[in-house]
Formats: sequence, structure tokens, C-alpha cells
Amino acid sequence: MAISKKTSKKTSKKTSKTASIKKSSSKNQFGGLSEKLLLQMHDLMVKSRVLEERLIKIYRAGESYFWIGGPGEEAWGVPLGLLARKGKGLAYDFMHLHYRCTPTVLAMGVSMLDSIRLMMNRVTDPSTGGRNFSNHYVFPDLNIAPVTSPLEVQYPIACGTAHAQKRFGKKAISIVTGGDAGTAEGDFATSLILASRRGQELPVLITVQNNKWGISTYWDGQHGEDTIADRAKGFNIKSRVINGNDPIETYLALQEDMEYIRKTGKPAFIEARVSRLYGHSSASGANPVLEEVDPVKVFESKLIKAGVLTVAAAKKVWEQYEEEGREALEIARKEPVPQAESIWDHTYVGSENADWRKF
Ligand SMILES: Cc1ncc(C[n+]2csc(CCOP(=O)(O)OP(=O)(O)O)c2C)c(N)n1
Ligand SMILES: [Mg+2]
Repeated sequence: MAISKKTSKKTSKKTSKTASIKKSSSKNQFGGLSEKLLLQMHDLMVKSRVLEERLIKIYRAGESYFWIGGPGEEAWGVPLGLLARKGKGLAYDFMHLHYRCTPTVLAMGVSMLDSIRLMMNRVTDPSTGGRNFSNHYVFPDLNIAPVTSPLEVQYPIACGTAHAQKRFGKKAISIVTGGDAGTAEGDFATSLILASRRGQELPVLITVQNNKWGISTYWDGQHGEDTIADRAKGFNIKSRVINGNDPIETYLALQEDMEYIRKTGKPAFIEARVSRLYGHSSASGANPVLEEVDPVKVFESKLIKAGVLTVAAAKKVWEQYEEEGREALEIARKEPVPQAESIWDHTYVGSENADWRKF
């Protein structure tokens, strides 16, 4: 995070001359968001993309077993991470994220190195001690709940933390993310019911990142509803579809809905249409999908066109994160992997299941 702030400062200094010339037009074009925020979002979106591409290279080099992640969800995930009320405990927002959440956790302050440690199953991985897949983060100090491999279980769990937050009374909210295909699970329907009961509504932001794919099954033919957001409307939940490939539209929608939830204590629903730029996971090859919109490239071009960012400054951001990713890889390479003796650590602590040998 410190690094991204530094970059934003550097880039804004370099570009301030051009930026001030076009200030009034860029304000309108960018929904009134400040130049500083625009550059910060660009910086984090690039950071996330470079990190994910580094993770894919690590997989291809045989230094990891599996990759799944978020290239194509940067314009959605970065504003989400920036807008969350970050901290530990019920006075702060709870994040129940899915496995494409790298942009969000980076925007919340997680480092590239810690993501690479998880990817390479290093004992130093703060999320799981090197015992889970890429992007399956957990950061208790940031209220980032464990990313689960079973789809959709995070949705009712988010209603649980929202219930506790409501009782605590500090206007914190719970936020849940997940994919479109996963909404076929009963857990998704359960969350709509739990969130919206009359008189017992919950301060939860339920979101779906609709990339129109569930592994290799396309959206068409799988849904009777026109939009997933329509399903929330049936429960009287404030609901909308947004272009999740546009960080400005995303930022403004999230800001408005988060304020609404804090103010009313009621839920809101956002379906964000996003890209899936490297297919489902390493299991399907993790190759670039060139037909899909690249939100990072589109946003960068807009900023350059408006004079908010120069070509040289943009290039520097990409190069800087390439360098940080390479350095982080070198560090992680030298770190050990977990040993068999620690397999039961943190698992069913103190219960009879703590040691399978005693079953
Ligand atoms: C309960 C459950 N069923 C099936 C799977 C296998 N699975 C993993 S990812 C995936 C596709 C999910 O698609 P979607 O919810 O649209 O999310 P996306 O991967 O597109 O972001 C499936 C079926 C699983 N992990 N959990
Ligand atoms: Mg999907």
C-alpha cells in the first residue's frame, strides 16, 4: 500500500501540468472523482494485473500447483477495497470474498509478496501458512473472512456478520462477492431471504460479479431471469446492474449503496458485469482471452486521453510493479514450505478431531 501511494504521488506530480489544463472536462468525464483518486485506482488496477500475471508465470514455471484469480475484475475490485471501512472487529466492514479478489485485497493494503507466498505454498503465507490455493486469502486484521473453495457459502455467512454488526450499532456493513454461476446454489437464495426479512433487514451489500461463465458453461441457457439483480428485487432489496469494467461507475455505485446501507441498516444488491481475461483457472490453461474488454487498458487510455496521466508515467507504474513482483518472487523462493508435522495446527483446535490418528 505504501508503494502504491508513493507511485500515485510521483505520477500525479509528473502529470499535474497537463492535468490542470484539462481539469474541468476530466471532472465531468470521471464523475467528479478527484485526480488523486483516479491515479490511485489506476495504480492499484495495474498492480493487481501485474501480480496476477506474475502468479500465472509462477504456475507455468512449475513453481506452484494451481492458479485461479482476478484478471478482468480490477475495475470492480479496486473501488470496493478502497471504499471498505478497513479494520478489525464489528465496528469495521466484513469482507466475504471469492477467489477473484486480488484487486480488493491489494486495495485494502495486502502486499504482492503475501499473495505470492500463498501461491507458492510458503510457510510464511500469513493467510494459511502455505496450505491453500492462490487467491484463497484470509486476513483477520482486515476483517477479510476466509475465501472458500466451495462456492457461495460466503453469502449466508455475510448475513451472520451483518446481524452481529447491526446489534453492535456502529454502522459497519458486511460485503459479499461471488460469481454468476454460483448463484444457482441454495446458499445464494438463503442470503436474499436472511438479508431482507421485514423489520429484521440486515446491513449487507450482496454482490455478484457476472462474467457470464461458470468454468466452461456459458450464461445462455442457464438462467430464466433477465438479470441476477432482478432476483433481489423480488425481496424488495435495492438492486442494480452496473458495468463492473468501469471503475468510475463502480466507485460511484458502491459509494452510494454503502452509504444507503449504513444509513438505513437495510441490504443492497449489485450485479457487476465483468470480464474474465485468462479463462477460469490454470485447469483451463490460463491463456489470455483477447475478445473480452480489458478494464485496465480501457481506463488507462481514458486517463491518458484526458491528460490525467502521461504515457511515460503509465509505463513507469507497470514497470515498477513488474520489478516488485520479481523481487517478491525471489524472496518467496528462498522461504520454506510447511512440513507434515504442522498439518493439524489451527485445525479443530482442542477437539477430538485435532488428530486423526485418535479417531
Ligand atoms: C459448491 C461448489 N460446486 C461446484 C464447484 C466447482 N466450481 C468451482 S468454480 C465453478 C464455477 C463458478 O462460476 P461462477 O460462480 O460464475 O464464478 P467465476 O468462476 O465465473 O468467477 C465451479 C462450478 C465448487 N467449487 N463449489
Ligand atoms: Mg462466472
